[in-house]
Amino acid sequence: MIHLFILGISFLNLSILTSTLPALPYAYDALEPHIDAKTMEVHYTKHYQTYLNNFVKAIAGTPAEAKSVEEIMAMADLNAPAVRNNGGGYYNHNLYFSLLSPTPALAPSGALAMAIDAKWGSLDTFKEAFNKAAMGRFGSGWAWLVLEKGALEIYTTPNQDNPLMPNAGCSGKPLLCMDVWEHAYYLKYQNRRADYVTAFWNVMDWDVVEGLYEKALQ
Ligand code: MN3
Repeated sequence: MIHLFILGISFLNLSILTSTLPALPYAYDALEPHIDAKTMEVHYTKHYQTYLNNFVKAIAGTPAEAKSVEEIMAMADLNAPAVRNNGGGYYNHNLYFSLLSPTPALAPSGALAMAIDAKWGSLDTFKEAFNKAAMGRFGSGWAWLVLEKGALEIYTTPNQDNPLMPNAGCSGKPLLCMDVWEHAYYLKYQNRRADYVTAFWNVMDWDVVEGLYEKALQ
């Protein structure tokens, strides 16, 4: 007990975040041909890493340092652009890379499958609606599936905003996200966002989404 207590105290003085990214549980080329190795490498080692580095810098010495990433996203005064953009960049890419898999479950099962069927009629109709939203996001941003007040909803956000943030134009607990910044697809698909949006579903693991859905329902 005393040992845990001392550990707890010492952690209070440390930032929760370090500049070490969560390890990617697959190789950069593991998602070929749907997402190419060079895109994965640059996306993970440059974009994602830079968001994390700048996020750690932006919250250093502020009360946010002692909060979880989710808590920081929900801070009512999340107005400092460095925190909002880099914190969002870190949170959003955490989810994005955790959803991708070379051996994905290609359809949801259980309660999530039933909820999607109840709302959209079928998984294919859901994907059509999600893809339409992703295609409709002008410029850089994200498409989301969230659980909002018990209901599944599709939203999009600009820049690195996400539904946890105040003034994001939407709300809810994120279950699934699609990065539609050009850096997520340009090397392979150039301007053809539609081809990337279609290919994404071949490497998106519904088991991860299902897990987040079950957690969000609790
Ligand atoms: Mn990105």
